[in-house]
Formats: sequence, structure tokens, C-alpha cells
Amino acid sequence: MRALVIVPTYNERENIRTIAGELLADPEIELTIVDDRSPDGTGAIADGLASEHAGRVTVIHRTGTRGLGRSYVDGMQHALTHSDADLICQMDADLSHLPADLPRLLAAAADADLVIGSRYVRGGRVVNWPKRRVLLSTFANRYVRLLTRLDVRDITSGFRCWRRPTLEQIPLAGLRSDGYAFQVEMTWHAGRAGARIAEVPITFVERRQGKSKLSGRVIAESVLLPLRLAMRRLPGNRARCTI
Ligand SMILES: Nc1nc2c(ncn2[C@@H]2O[C@H](COP(=O)(O)OP(=O)(O)OP(=O)(O)O)[C@@H](O)[C@H]2O)c(=O)[nH]1
Ligand SMILES: [Mg+2]
Repeated sequence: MRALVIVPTYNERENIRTIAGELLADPEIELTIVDDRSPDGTGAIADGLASEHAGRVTVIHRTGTRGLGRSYVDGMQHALTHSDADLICQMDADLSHLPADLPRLLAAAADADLVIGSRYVRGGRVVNWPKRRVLLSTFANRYVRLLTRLDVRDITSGFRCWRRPTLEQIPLAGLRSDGYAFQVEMTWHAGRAGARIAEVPITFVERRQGKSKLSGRVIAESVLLPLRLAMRRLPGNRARCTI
């Protein structure tokens, strides 16, 4: 199966070449970089990669308001209209998501509609995160699980593979959330659509280069979105989840 990997970037100059090189080592993979006018020149490096790997690397240069959720939506809409890849994946540029783990996600998509790379299933690991980040992430996942009733251990993970027909069912244009909440909202829609959701263990490594974009606004949104979803929840909408 052919896969397209969407990598959103904002100031990832030190990382983008490495991740692109590792992903493109697999001839079945194409890459879409969604850059938000990074002041550090990531967009120009991405353009260079697109000319070096013509036909396999696409760059979307966003204009207007910067945002991770909007970047994913733009990348996904572009993928659905311009590529015929069977699987559409999402990964961070900062090498926290290891390209070496991707083949297991792709393989799991044989029996699932959405595969989530999970830190919190057996075999999953987090490397070099300070204790407070682990606690925040663990708490966030419990909180979201309680409110949404989605039986997913790592619902905020941004390392995912979607089967094309499942992604086509998600109302991308209507999504409003941006940070971790974006991953939650997408999972919620997948569950509603009856998608088979699988989690496969990954090793998540704290970024070594560049800066985190985690903000207070992103955390506030992550608190509010599950409440909004809980209010919209209807009986019988639980996702079927296989681990
Ligand atoms: N296009 C775009 N990409 C973004 C934006 N914010 C973050 N990103 C990218 O999204 C991915 C995840 O962002 P990170 O800053 O690593 O956020 P995080 O993984 O939640 O936090 P840390 O790993 O702790 O730094 C990275 O590839 C970023 O470059 C944005 O506003 N627009
Ligand atoms: Mg990161």
C-alpha cells in the first residue's frame, strides 16, 4: 500500500532534512510538508527537498493565521484531492516520532481504519520527557477518555495513519480545534463514523533540536474540547478499539 505522510512544520530547520531523508528511504512513501511561513527558513529548505525529490515531496506554504490544526486540514485536503495514496499519515517533524516505527503503523492499517502510534499501550515508551510532561499527558488522556468514552490510550498522539476512505468521512472543513484537541476531535469523528481504531506501541523521543510550540492556549483548548464533545455525545457512539 502506498502512503503519504503529512509533516506540519514551524521552525524545524534543524530537523526537516533528517526526517524527510528517513521517510523517503522507503520508495512507497510520499511526503507533504505543510509549513506555516516559518521565520527560520524551513519553507525554503522544504522547497529544496521538493526539487531534489520531484513528484515525491510536496510543500504547502500556508498564508493567513498560523495553526497546527489548520495545517493538518490543509495537508489532508490536499492529499485527498491530489494524491491517490491508500494511507494518509501524520507525523511531527521534530523526530519525536521515529520513522523506524512507521512500518508497524502501516502494517496495522491492514486491519484498522485509523492507526494511532501510542506511548501508552504495552511496549510504548516516552524517552527524555520531564516528569511534569509525562504527568500532564497521562492526565490529559484520562480526562479525554472519561469525557468522550473513546477507548483510546493515547488520544493526543499526532503519529497516525488513516485509511483514505475513513479520512474522507471526517468533516475536515468544519473542524475548529488546533493543538492536541485537534487529534481528539479527529478521533471522535472517526469513532462516530464507526472506524476500527488500533493503537500500536511507539517510542516517543523528546525533541533534541528546535523549540516546543506547546502554549497555554493549546492546553486550555484541550480542556474545553472534550467537554464540548461530551455534550454532543450520543448513546451508541463509542469507538470500537482494538489494541
Ligand atoms: N504548520 C504548522 N506546524 C506546526 C505549528 N505548531 C507546531 N507545528 C509542528 O507540529 C509538530 C509538533 O509541534 P511541537 O512543537 O513538537 O509540539 P509538541 O510535539 O506538542 O511539543 P514538544 O515535542 O514538546 O516540543 C512539529 O512538527 C511542529 O513543527 C503551526 O502552527 N503550524
Ligand atoms: Mg514535538
